[in-house]
Amino acid sequence: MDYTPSFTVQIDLASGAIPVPGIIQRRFLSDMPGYYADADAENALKAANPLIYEVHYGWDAPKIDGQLSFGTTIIHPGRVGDEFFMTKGHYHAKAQCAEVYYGLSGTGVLLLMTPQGETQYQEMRAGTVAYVPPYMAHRTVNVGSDNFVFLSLFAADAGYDYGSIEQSGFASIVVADGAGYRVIANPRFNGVTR
Ligand code: S6P
Ligand code: ZN
Repeated sequence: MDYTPSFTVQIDLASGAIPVPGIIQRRFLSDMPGYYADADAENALKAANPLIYEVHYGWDAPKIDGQLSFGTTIIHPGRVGDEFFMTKGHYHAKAQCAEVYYGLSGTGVLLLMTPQGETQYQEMRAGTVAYVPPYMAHRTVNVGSDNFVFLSLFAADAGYDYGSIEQSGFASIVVADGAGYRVIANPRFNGVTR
């Protein structure tokens, strides 16, 4: 039996950084064409191409049954038009795999959607544990003026289905409302998603 050695990593709670030679994924606006509802606002930001979010994985987990992956997601503050910076969002390729999110700093909204396009949302801040149920697409949104940082913990072989959300969009979007936010129907949502 090849046992995985135990280990710890130290997460900087404010920045979300994991100071190990881990895997970091960065998503710029150019990595998310057509994801935001306001195409003119997206065009206006094209040249600046802001960094929207980063994922810092805690380790390179073997993608096999039984192993767990974890990492921090850092969503920078900002908007495309009225719509707050957000992750791409995905179903798990093994759609039955649930996931846990744990808020570390800042304020965010977790959007959840069934394949029939029914959405729910949960507000997250430092200390919030949010459960992402099986079969639900999930996307996170930074609704504050600082970085929104959370830890995610999930089956290492859950996988990612980005294509469904890329095509359909999310049925709900999160937009600015004065100093706060509101969750509204997405005018670009195009039906059943998976
Ligand atoms: C993985 C988990 C998170 C996201 C991350 C970025 O199952 O849900 O680690 O990968 O928050 O979001 P996305 O939609 O770009 O993968
Ligand atoms: Zn996930």
